[in-house]
Amino acid sequence: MTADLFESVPDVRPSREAIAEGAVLLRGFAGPFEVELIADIGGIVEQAPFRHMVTPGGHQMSVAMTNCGSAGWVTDRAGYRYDGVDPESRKPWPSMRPSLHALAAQAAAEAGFAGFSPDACLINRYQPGARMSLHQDKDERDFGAPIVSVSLGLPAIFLFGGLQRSDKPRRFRLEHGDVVVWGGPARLAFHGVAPLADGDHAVLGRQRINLTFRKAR
Ligand code: MD3
Ligand code: FE
Repeated sequence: MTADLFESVPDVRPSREAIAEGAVLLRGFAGPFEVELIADIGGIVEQAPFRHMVTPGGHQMSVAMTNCGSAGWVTDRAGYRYDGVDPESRKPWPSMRPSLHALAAQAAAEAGFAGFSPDACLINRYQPGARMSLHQDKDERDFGAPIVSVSLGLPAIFLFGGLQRSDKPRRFRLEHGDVVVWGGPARLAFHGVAPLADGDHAVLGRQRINLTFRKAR
């Protein structure tokens, strides 16, 4: 009965696509979590506002960031690292909401990584023009755990390269509700985000929010 109701509405069921060994794209997977997710992000941002951090090289990032969970990713002139405390408020980061943890764990399980229990959730805000240059995520202790990313708001062109910076990246358009699980051989792939095109998203307006769930410690 439920299946029939879904089938009468095109394109609303999550799909599952292997985009590389260890990388699984779950289009629309965050759909059922949308309302709670956006409310949770609002509460986190009240306690720990978005801010533009500075790289060790002294460049201010175009992406604004905040965190929730027991470990938050930070960067400043001293380097990239995880810290339990928000350097702006000197208070612990807001806790990881159960609905956020559940979304990440369920997506990981769907991609073959049962038992994923993230302690860090980095929340990235892209306004038009913001971008993230090619990099690897290697500030975490255990590369055996996957990373789960959730895209909300305006669509972005995601660049997915290989294990060498010089490998030509493939491009994927990530839209509101899409979830990607990056594990196994994809865990250390170079990746980035092309400059965000302007637009007006029905729910989030002129921005893209990306959540990345990680096991940092
Ligand atoms: C592929 N964020 O915060 S999420 C980051 O859309 C970051 O905000 C991007 O890269 C964003 O570090 C991309 C997708 C992602 C995250 C981690 C990965 C892709 C990945 C790790 C390995 C390979
Ligand atoms: Fe990254």
